[in-house]
Amino acid sequence: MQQKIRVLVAKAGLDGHDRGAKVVAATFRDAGFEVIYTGLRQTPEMIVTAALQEDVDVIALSILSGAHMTVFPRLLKLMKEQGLDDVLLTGGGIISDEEVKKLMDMGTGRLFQPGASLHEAVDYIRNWRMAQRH
Ligand code: B12
Repeated sequence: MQQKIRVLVAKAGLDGHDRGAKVVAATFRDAGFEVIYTGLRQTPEMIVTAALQEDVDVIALSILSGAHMTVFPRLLKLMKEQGLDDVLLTGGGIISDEEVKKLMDMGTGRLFQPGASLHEAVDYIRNWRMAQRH
């Protein structure tokens, strides 16, 4: 049997907007992913440690606080330091088109903005995983 895709849904810093993260977690679970939710107020260090301990394929950060230009680069740096080169960092939230582009250029995966189709996010993760295998 094919192994389930393991996803860590994460919230960072003082961002208390957890509605989106919960919707994302539920959608991913319904799609058959193994989902671990960090809960609120995690540091990037805590998120990367959880990703290591839980041996996830994907870190999915939901961020609506405006701190995305700090948190995503920090996660990328820590992931690199911890050797999580084969882990996808994706996410979404209140992020402008320009910033989405900048962050993706830095090395994040696709980032999803308000109104984004979560089925598209599910397909994106499945396709990424398939491509990983080849
Ligand atoms: C509801 C809400 C709140 C609620 C939060 C309730 C909760 N438990 O979540 C309450 C009232 C508590 C709140 C408080 C605050 N809020 Co507020 N809030 C909103 C609001 C109106 C809707 C957010 C929401 O729940 N949307 C519904 C969910 C389902 O959508 P979503 O999270 O965006 O997720 C979608 C996509 O973004 C994407 N997505 C998101 N994450 C991820 C992750 C992955 C992996 C993927 C694939 C996709 C994805 O997919 C989802 C589905 O399409 C937004 C404005 C808006 N229209 O977005 C402001 C907004 C986010 N809030 C804002 C602010 C400023 C605040 C406060 C600071 C206000 C204050 N001065 O007190 C506080 C902060 C509290 C805190 N500790 O964080 C600002 C943020 C500004 C910024 N980032 O630049 C916004 C944008 C309002 C505005 N226009 O100014 N808020």
